[in-house]
Amino acid sequence: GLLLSPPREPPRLPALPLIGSLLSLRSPLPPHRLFQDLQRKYGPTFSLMLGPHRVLVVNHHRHAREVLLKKGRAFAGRPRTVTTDVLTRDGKDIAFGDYSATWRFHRKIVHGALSMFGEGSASIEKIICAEASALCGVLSQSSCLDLSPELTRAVTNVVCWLCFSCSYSRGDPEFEAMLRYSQGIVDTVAKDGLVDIFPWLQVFPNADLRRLRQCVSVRDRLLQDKYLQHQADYSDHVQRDLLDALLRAKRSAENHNTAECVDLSEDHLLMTVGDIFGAGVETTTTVLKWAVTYLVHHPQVQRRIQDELDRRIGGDRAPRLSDRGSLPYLEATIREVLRIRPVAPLFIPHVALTDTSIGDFTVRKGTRVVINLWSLHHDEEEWTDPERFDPGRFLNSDGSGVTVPSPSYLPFGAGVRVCLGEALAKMELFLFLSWILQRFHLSVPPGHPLPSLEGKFGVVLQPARYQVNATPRAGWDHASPPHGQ
Ligand code: HEM
Ligand code: PLO
Repeated sequence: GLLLSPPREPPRLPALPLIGSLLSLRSPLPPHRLFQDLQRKYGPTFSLMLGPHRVLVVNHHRHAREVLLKKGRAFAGRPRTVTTDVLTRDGKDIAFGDYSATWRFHRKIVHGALSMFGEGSASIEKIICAEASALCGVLSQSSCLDLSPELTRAVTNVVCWLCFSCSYSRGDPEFEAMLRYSQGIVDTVAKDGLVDIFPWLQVFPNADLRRLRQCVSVRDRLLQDKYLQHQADYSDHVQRDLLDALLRAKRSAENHNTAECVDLSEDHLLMTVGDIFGAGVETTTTVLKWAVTYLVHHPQVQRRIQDELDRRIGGDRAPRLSDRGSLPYLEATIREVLRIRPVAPLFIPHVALTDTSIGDFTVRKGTRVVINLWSLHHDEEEWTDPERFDPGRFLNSDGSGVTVPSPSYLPFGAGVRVCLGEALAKMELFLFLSWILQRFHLSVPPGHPLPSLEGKFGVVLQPARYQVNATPRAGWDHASPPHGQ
């Protein structure tokens, strides 16, 4: 209304000295589900203490948008935590690095380098299609398999081309090592900031920290190798990939002495590519796995996508980026997958850089803010029957195009910390899924149960592994189109 309410403290979970609100947080539920439930008692925005840290949990889109967009700069900080410090050499990366001139500079370079391959660019489309084609080749050779490593390799190769101008073939030992260390990192990182101290994940399990350190050292060796190779081959005249773009920025800053307030150390550069490589692999792969999971649960959705593919593209050629506008049902399905199983259900925590407010609530400098995307995407006021998988939510009234039916939809975040890979991820999701579904029908092998929709909570929300049958559709019993490309 018109009345201005005086600023006040947000509702607060009971807290004890040292352990904070731990006793109120004992639950078998993963944190995003527990926070969603706690709304019923405390309202959509509440605070709690994690040990010494004040944490504000935001479960409604109005406050989420205020944090991310309206007051984006005030909430652009990131907390330092034990595990992310191990991963990023004390926050020398973009995703876990605090707001600073150095951070802004690195984000800008990466943004520029990624849009160089951006939408409409022929090269990224070619890279993704080549990987999609190879992936479909593998699918056509084995009737029943765990798709996870195949999808991971396809996605890894795309981001590998972008970052390092290289790729992996099947069974490559470097790729196998990458799979292992990356899973190790996903299982252990970012747990201390929020979830390490949750009782069901135990207090600071040292075995986890050891595993994290070990995985990070394997990753760092890989990054260092690529760095040294690129440094040796570097030329001012050719920019092959993201690492070249970063090297060029470093050199030019050194030559022009513009680097007073910006740190372009080797550490920063390595951690920045490490972020893009890591985010590039784990996020898109996870969404593809969730898409396959929901498609085997909902054969009628699969059928409808395939009808659309048959009508709009047919069997004589492969899908292209320019087909995106004419495949609204596939687009809607991708949006629904990103809604129902958000990759990062709690984002990465933000930090208030100044004394500020959210709605009527006062927020002190240093407060950690957790945006619960799970709550936004499962808000019953915004989505009827939120756990029902229904791509139709994202279609306009005559089904000819896609919409966003609610402001409570932020799969990539928004504002100062918005995802850097959104455009790339959307291209990959569209091309990989359209290539696969044009050629194959996906189902669980006879006698196997449908895969779980539960998900394993970590820095990304991952589906369980399971076997899939990829049956060639009529006319697609060979890897290539029936009538040539
Ligand atoms: C950050 C989602 C793919 C790079 C984020 C955030 C979300 C997100 C929710 C956090 C926003 C926040 O903390 O406010 C997704 C989803 C993806 C995806 C759903 C796939 C469908 C990618 C890809 C890349 C990438 C492919 C790399 C090329 C990043 C980076 C950040 C980020 C670097 C940190 C930005 C910052 O802190 O300033 N993403 N992402 N993401 N994403 Fe993505
Ligand atoms: C994934 C495991 C890699 O080995 C390292 C890595 C780097 C960047 C992280 C990513 C991991 C997980 C997903 C993250 C991404 C930065 C942005 C992205 C957290 C840990 C999201 C979804 O926010």
